[in-house]
Amino acid sequence: MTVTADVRTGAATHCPYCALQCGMRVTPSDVGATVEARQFPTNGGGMCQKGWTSAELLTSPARLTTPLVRVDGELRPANWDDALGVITSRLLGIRERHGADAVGLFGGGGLTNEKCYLLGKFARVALGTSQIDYNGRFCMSSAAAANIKAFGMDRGMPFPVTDLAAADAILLVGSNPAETMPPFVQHLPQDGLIVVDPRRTPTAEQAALHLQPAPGTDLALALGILHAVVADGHLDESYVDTRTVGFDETWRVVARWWPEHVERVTGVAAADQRRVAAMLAAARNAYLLTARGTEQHASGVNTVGGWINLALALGLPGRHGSGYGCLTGQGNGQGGREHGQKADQLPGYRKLDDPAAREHVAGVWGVDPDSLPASGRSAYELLDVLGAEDGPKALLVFGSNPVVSAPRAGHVAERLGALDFLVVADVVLSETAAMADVVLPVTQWAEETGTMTNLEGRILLRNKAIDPPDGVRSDLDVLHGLATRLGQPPERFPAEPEAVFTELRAASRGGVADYSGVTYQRLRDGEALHWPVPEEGHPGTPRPFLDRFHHPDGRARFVPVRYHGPAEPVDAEYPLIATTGRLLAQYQSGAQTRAIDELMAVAPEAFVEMHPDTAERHGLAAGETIRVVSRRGEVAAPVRLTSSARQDTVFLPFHFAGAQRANLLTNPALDPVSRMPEFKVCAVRLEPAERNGADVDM
Ligand SMILES: Nc1nc2c(c(=O)[nH]1)N[C@H]1C(S)=C(S)[C@@H](COP(=O)(O)OP(=O)(O)OC[C@H]3O[C@@H](n4cnc5c(=O)[nH]c(N)nc54)[C@H](O)[C@@H]3O)O[C@H]1N2
Ligand SMILES: Nc1nc2c(c(=O)[nH]1)N[C@H]1C(S)=C(S)[C@@H](COP(=O)(O)OP(=O)(O)OC[C@H]3O[C@@H](n4cnc5c(=O)[nH]c(N)nc54)[C@H](O)[C@@H]3O)O[C@H]1N2
Ligand code: SF4
Ligand SMILES: [Mo]
Repeated sequence: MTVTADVRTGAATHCPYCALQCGMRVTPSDVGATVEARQFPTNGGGMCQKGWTSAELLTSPARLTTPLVRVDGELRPANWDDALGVITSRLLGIRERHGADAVGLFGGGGLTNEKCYLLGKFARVALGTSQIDYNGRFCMSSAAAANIKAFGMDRGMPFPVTDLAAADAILLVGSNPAETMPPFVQHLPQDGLIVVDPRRTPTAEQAALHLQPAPGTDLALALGILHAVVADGHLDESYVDTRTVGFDETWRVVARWWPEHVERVTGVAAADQRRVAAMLAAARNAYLLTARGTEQHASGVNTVGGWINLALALGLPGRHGSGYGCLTGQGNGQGGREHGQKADQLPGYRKLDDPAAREHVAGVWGVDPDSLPASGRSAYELLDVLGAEDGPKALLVFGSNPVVSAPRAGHVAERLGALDFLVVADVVLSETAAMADVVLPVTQWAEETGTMTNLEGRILLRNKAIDPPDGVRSDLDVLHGLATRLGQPPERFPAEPEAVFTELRAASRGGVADYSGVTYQRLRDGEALHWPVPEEGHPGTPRPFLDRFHHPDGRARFVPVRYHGPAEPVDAEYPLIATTGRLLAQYQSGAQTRAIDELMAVAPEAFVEMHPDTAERHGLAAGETIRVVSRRGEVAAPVRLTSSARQDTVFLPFHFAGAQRANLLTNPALDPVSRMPEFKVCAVRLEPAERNGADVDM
């Protein structure tokens, strides 16, 4: 059954889920496979419950093991040849009738680098469409854009996680690693942890200081703390003079945001803002880290920019033992946004509208640079026009479940329903797959080899540990099969991961995210390779900003940012803020983790978390099922009371399906630069379950 050399001890691989990519060992067993935690710097030998239970899905009855094709309205088992044949003829027909852009693709940040790369190439070369984007647009695109503005480059954490051990103080903003990356918490300081989160999360419980701003007001808070840094004499002037540009212009905006003013906007006491400034300034080593709570706003890029300005004023980025970092979320969140599944991108973090980049990549692909399409639409904008006059008529989805995870999910499901043709490749029948015309069953992490790039920008090798069940194929194999049927030479779309990686290396050579010096052999030898790795002898770049930032003059940019507040403020009709996020025992849309009994026992369904006084004002009791109503839809879920909640805010996890989808509520207002939606704030009202809402567009 096994193919690897170290049968007795199992194969060294990494967890299928989040960006921490905990090291694990997978061994074939009577029940399929067992997993053990393995020593790796990010996890220090630990794993969370999702990691421990991850092998269950390999043999779960929920697992897809045969292609399905819709016949007379019903998904029926089919063989691979027929399924791929149906896809090919439908895509060719749609392309002939409506043009190449009538076929769209939607990828995922959980896919290996090889898959992301081949998917982008498949779109541009085999289909000739510009219409490709992916779920990472919902995930870290705002921090990516802010990082590029400030530092000239997007390496989420430009230092190894273990560097955090040197910190006396860490400011953690909009991040709840105690639930979203439990083993990461070991890297945080015992004292000196400051958490900014509207909820008193398990992470906030561990903090020396917890600031609890109203959702969507972070940017004002960042301005207030920066004001305190300057006014109280904590500005690192020599750093600002020698390593940055743009402080004076930024200060002109910040000068108006004295802490008392910020207190009125955010609800965070002025004294606490000053305390944070003083704690960070007093620390010998300090870090500022952000995650989705900071980013998932229509002003996410500016909000992250506000926090980066604070880090620069304190002289943190690009110093050994200090820094700014953004915690990427998905398993390959970092690599997934580097190799071309993004609407505006070519491999190596190259831009599709850069003539030199087109020339280089087209050369590697053996095609004419002029044949490469232009940039396409961003994720939500793509989903929003499916089936419309000028939108795609067919969509191929690899590694995402937008029926549950996209904003304004009721509308997105409607758009998916308006397509002429939907194809989903998945390991389970996700809510999106259930709507498809063809479903392709693919291999899972332990059944295939491939590389991932973790939250530190370190490239990892996942080794195949067990054979897949009969009937499933890898995503690479699927793309190979489809490309060949679409008339491409077979060798242009290899199905072997290492062959794809060799091509990716060449395509990324000379790009910002240069992987050309990485080989499977180096990874097998256990080398810690953080990109850029421009040559085979190159040791990698764990800390790219120590000497200089990635702008031509080597300096970081202060970027003046203005506070506007949430896109949808509360009003008399919708008087409460709804915010959304994660639970330890569920992952993302829940497609994988809702199939695991042990996890369902812990987190079986959605809930609406609120302060007891909020519940009392509405005449609601704990456990009672209520309706949360927004301008876009409504959710039915039981009330959960938490006395640490803000009275103006309710929280819903987004992992659940059907009428419990938090995204039926969310506002698809997009950041103007990153095109990331405002998942973290929308205006809602609460109603008892029996009443009917009238003004919703489900
Ligand atoms: N268990 C579990 N772990 C996961 C995942 C999962 O689904 N489940 N997903 C993975 C992925 S893809 C990601 S992106 C990461 C996400 O990891 P995190 O960013 O840690 O997760 P979230 O729960 O989305 O958001 C973090 C916090 O932001 C807070 N928040 C809401 N609004 C605001 C605001 O306006 N300002 C601030 N400062 N905070 C706010 C929420 O209360 C929440 O506690 O987790 C990864 N790990
Ligand atoms: N309200 C709200 N909504 C959110 C968020 C939020 O905080 N609040 N967070 C957003 C964020 S940060 C993210 S990252 C998205 C994530 O949301 P989704 O994009 O829906 O992510 P997953 O649930 O991980 O979907 C991955 C799908 O791919 C399948 N899959 C797993 N591995 C593979 C593989 O190798 N190949 C193929 N073909 N399929 C595979 C899984 O079974 C699953 O169905 O959700 C976003 N939506
Ligand atoms: S923290 Fe993330 S990578 Fe580690 S076991 Fe949990 S889900 Fe897997
Ligand atoms: Mo994410």
